[in-house]
Amino acid sequence: MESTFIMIKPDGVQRGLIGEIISRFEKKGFYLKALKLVNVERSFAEKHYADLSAKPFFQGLVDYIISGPVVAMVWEGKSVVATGRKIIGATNPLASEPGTIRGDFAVDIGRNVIHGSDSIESATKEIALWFPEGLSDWQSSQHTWIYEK
Ligand code: IDP
Ligand code: MG
Repeated sequence: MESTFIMIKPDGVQRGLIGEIISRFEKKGFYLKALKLVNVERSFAEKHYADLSAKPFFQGLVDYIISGPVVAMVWEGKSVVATGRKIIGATNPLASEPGTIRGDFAVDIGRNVIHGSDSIESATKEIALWFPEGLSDWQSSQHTWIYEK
């Protein structure tokens, strides 16, 4: 089992997409292990996106992420990192396939609704950054109906 960090960005929260997004991960068969609504500090957003600090859009990206509350989550499941990225869709929503979250709900790259960890290594780092308090270790009673073993 893997875990990934998923964040609904301020535009997703403002546009009332929280339920829809959670529903897609939930119905797929992934398990919600942590969830909180947070107003992110500038320095925290800069830390989360530190790898992109040299990019010309970095300042705009940080301004976007701190422009309102975000929903931070950890989802667990088999191959959830790569599959989560597929559920989310390509970074530029105009290139995201219909049926993906960005393909269905976004237009501009700077308003693309959702973040998902891009590798197991990033997921580990992001989960530690966002949830130093730890995760819930509950088990779904549906587990054997979703996983063969
Ligand atoms: P990802 O979110 O699909 O992993 P990254 O390349 O990690 O994409 O970029 C992080 C975020 O930065 C994107 O989701 C998007 O919000 C923003 N971003 C990326 N490229 C651009 C750009 O060219 N212009 C404006 N914003 C961008
Ligand atoms: Mg990324």
